[in-house]
Amino acid sequence: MSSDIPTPARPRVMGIVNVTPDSFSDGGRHLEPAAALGHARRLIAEGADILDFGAESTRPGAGPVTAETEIARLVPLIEAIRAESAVPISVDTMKPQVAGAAVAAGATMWNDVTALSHAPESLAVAAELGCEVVLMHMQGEPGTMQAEPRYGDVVAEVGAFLAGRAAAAVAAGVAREKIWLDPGIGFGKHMTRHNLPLLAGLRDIVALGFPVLLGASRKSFISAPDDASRPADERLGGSIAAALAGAAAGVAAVRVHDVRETVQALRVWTAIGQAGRGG
Ligand code: HH2
Repeated sequence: MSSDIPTPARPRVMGIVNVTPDSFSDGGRHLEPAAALGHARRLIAEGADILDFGAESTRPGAGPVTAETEIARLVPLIEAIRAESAVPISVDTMKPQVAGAAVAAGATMWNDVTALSHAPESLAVAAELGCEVVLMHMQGEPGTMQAEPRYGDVVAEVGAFLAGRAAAAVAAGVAREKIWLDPGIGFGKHMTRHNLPLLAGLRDIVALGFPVLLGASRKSFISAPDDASRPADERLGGSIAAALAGAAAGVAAVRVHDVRETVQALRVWTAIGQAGRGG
C-alpha cells in the first residue's frame, strides 16, 4: 500500500574536503594533497552527491590565506577528481580569483560564505563564470563574528538578507536557477539563541524559493544541549539530528563531514516517509 503523504526527495549530501592546516573540525588532517585526494575518493565511495573543497578556514582566529596558496592547494585536487569521477565539485572560497581557477579546473559550484560580497567584483565574476553559487549568511567577520551576535528575529533577518543577496546576484546577471541559499549556522550566531531557532525556522528560508544548503555538521552548537566537553569529531549524533531537521524542512543539500552515516540516516528517513500502513 502506498502512502498518501507526499514525501520530499532526500537532500543531497555534500561531503567536506578541507585542505587547510587549521580547520576547526578535523584539525587539518587533509592538508597533504595525497591525503585530501584519498579523503575525497572515500567520500565519493560513501555516497557523496557533491564534494566541497575548501583551502581557507573560516574558524575564528584562523590565519588568512592568499589566493595563490588557495589555488595551489585546490586546483590539482579538483583536476584529479574531475579526471576520475563525474561527481559535482563545489569550491568553498570568498575570493573570485580562486573561484575562477576552480571552475576552470572543473568545479561547477562556488560556495561563498560572504554571499558574493568579499570583493567588489564577486557578483560580476559569478555571473561571468555561469556556475552555481551558494549565498551564505554571516553576521560580522570570521575573526570576530562570535563575539556578540545580535538579532531581533534571527529567522526573519537571515531570510531578508538572503533574499536581498539573491536579488543582487540576479541584478548582476547570475541566472536565478543557479542560486542556492544557506542560513550560515555558526557564522555570527549565538550557540543556542540563534542557531536553534534558525534550524527550527528553516522552512521560512526554503520558502524563499531557492534550493537551500544546510551546514550544521560538527558545529559547536551541538555541544550546548549535549556534553560541552565533546570535541568536534564526537558530534556525529547531533550532526545527523540537524541534517534530519533540514530534510524535514525541505533543504536541497546538507554539507557534512560524515558522509556514510548521513546518507544512511537520510535513506532511512526517506524510506520511513514512503512507507505505507503495512500489514
Ligand atoms: N561552514 C563552514 C565552511 N563553509 N559553507 C557553507 N555554505 N555553509 C556552511 O555552514 C559552512 C561553509 C565551516 O565548517 P568546516 O569547513 O568544517 O570548517 P572550516 O571553516 O574550519 O574549514
